[in-house]
Amino acid sequence: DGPSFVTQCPIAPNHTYTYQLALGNQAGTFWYHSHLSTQYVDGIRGALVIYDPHDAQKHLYDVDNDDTVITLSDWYHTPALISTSTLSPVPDSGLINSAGRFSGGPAVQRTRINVFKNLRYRFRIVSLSAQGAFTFQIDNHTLTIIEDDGVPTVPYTVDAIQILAAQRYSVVVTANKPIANYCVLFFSSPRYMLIENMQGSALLRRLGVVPLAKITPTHGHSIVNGTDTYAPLTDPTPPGGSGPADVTFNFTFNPDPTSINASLINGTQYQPPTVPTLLKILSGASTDADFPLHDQTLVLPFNSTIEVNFIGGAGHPFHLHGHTFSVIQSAAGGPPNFINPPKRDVVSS
Ligand SMILES: [Cu+2]
Repeated sequence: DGPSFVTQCPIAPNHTYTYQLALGNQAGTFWYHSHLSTQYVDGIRGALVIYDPHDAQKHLYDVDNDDTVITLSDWYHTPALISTSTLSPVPDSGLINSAGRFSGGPAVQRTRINVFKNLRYRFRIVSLSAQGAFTFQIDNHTLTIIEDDGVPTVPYTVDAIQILAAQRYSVVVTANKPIANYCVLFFSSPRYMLIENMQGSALLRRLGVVPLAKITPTHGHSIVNGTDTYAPLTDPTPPGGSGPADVTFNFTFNPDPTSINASLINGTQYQPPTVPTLLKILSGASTDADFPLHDQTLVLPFNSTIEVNFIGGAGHPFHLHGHTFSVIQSAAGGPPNFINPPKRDVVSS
């Protein structure tokens, strides 16, 4: 875990750094990426899966290997940092496992995922995207969620998944439909739609580009972040139960009126510190006042329950490194769930 200027300085050009991670009992679907500026958008990103030989859900699937990891990413044809001269530039194309097409572009080989009839596949879907939310679906197949962001869940079956930047899902898909090609696709808008093939064990090739108009997004139950409640498999109760948290933060998000490329949290724009935050702490910093305002550093008491409220929303994913949280209430309505809310590390704010 190394956000640049927080845990350490970034890796200098022509140098290397070896991360050593103590995994403990951790398992599940994660990803790695550069955390400096827009670097990851240009390719320094990939899936990172920790397999568990004693997975409590092993009986739910037959296949779980390199071929069942599905990465979704957006892709700019000019370096992303240059693209950011406009606000939220629309990506040029989208990729599934690093392959994709764009209108007017070459007919590159789409990613193919071969499945054999009647086997159950654990697909690990990882959004490596820079922007926005995608809807992911496999034509004519349901998706049974068994993991979100490294947290095993009680199985929950949907037709499509809304997946935000940095989110991960494991879904079980049973190849129980007639032998054929099925489209695996994700999309965020009609302008930005892509199609991939999922092939049956007997190859019935679908030649050429499938016209976009022929692809109908699933109208069945599509999971929506925050409003769907599927329970964690173990320890479903949120920290602190229904009691008050030890510390509560209210975060508001606003665009910076002085810059089209900046946003503010509680009225302040984050700026990377010149001395890494962790180094400052190791050197004795221990309260909020030890950090400049634009560091956005909040010192928390150890072993305490923290409540974070997003006021007004940012329409943007919010994530924590190294911690999961319970999503007890959504702005979309409904009472708080203090019994078995979803637990994950990325949520829509
Ligand atoms: Cu991060």
